[in-house]
Amino acid sequence: MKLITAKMADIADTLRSERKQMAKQHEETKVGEITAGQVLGGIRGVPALICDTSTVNADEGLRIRNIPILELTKAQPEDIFFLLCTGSFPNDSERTELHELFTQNSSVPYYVWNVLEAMPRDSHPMVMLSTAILVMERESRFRAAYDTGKGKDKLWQFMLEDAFLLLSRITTIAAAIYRMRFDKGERIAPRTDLDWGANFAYMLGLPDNNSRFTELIRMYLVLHSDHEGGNVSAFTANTVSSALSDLFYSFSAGLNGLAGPLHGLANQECLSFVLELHEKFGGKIPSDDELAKEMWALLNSGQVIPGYGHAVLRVTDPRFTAFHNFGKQNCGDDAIFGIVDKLFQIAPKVLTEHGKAKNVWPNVDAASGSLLYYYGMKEFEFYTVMFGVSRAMGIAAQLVLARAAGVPITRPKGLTSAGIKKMLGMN
Ligand code: CMX
Repeated sequence: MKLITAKMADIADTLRSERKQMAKQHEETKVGEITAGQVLGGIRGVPALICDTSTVNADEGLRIRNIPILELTKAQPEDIFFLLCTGSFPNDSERTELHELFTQNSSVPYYVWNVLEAMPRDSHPMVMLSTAILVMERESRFRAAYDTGKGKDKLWQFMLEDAFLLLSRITTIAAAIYRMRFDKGERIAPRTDLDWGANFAYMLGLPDNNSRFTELIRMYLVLHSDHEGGNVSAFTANTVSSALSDLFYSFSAGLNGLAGPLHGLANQECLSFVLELHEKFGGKIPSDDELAKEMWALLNSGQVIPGYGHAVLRVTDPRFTAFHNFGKQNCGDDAIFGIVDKLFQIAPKVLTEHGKAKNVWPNVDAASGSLLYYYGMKEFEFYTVMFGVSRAMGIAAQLVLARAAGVPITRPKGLTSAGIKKMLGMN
């Protein structure tokens, strides 16, 4: 871990001293104003935390370290983790070190399997993933370092160690959950000669004759790796970590937020909706009118159209574009992908007419599931786990940087309903 630690040591020094300086000199300088709408509306858009790994602009979407995500679709996930942490791509020796760090702990200790095997058969795969991560907390090097009184300024290094421990094991765990939960046979042991994405694809055990599934998995890991710090999973993980809880506590908490239908579970719900349409229309792609009618039925019953809308974005999510392009190149003749493609043509019009959603365009969850389905991963309850594995990179990088910067404990102010009514002159 020598090379990445050396690179991050300089970054940590700068982050910490700049944060201290800003906090001291600009304690009272205003960086924004908060409206009642924001207080009542999920703290939406309030500039309240620092996130250097990535940005999400309403009219463009995700940039990782200021690079538009569509320029990174062919990158290796390991390189993306390095980019998230340091702001630059690894050189050859750093890449060799990274490969070692991503593989050296990929065998998972037996107690984790025992816990997973003891869980009820119908546990959601996200519950299994979150539990497996949490149970490994006992191995946290960060907690061990804290317990032995390591100085606060050094703690980020142990957070980084935990990050590699988590990342090298999470693919083995997730693949095993897939095989265990959906009766796919024995667990497949990790290989050290494969890159992180290829190893994950290999351990899932799905057929991959032309390596297109492996290519999809690598791109999947990259596209879902990070989405700024304010989304539910990242914000939760940051909040938990701000109490100096280690990465296992923090990431497990973040995963529990990702499991919600308005966040990461939307990909599962989206495919479920598409499969219902597929069945209802006898395997054919419904006409524009038929599809619009189905969407209205969903909206009129008070449900949302999964995979559409976003709390920040106001354009088509570039991550959707990447998946959509991949689908057009590789699954163009598939009926399920055909419905996803058709939804893209119709859903924005229906949502515009419906008039509620501030963003009528697809987000990342609208297409990803149909591609996994095409390559044989039919168990869509597993899709949010795929999202969680990818998001481990962004969240781990954010938490290492937050520790490096010495970010203090999170503590926004709660208002009472009576208090805000008074402020609004409603009493
Ligand atoms: N279908 C129907 N109604 C929708 C909608 C959709 N896809 N998206 C938003 N709306 C509705 C909201 O439910 C809200 O209705 P109410 O006023 O009755 O509460 C109204 O439009 C305004 O919401 P908004 O400001 O546009 O959206 P929010 O920032 O509140 O919520 C999100 C954002 C993603 C939760 C919402 O668009 C949604 O529920 N989308 C479907 C689920 C989904 O795809 N989630 C995945 C997001 C990506 C991710 O995090 O993984």
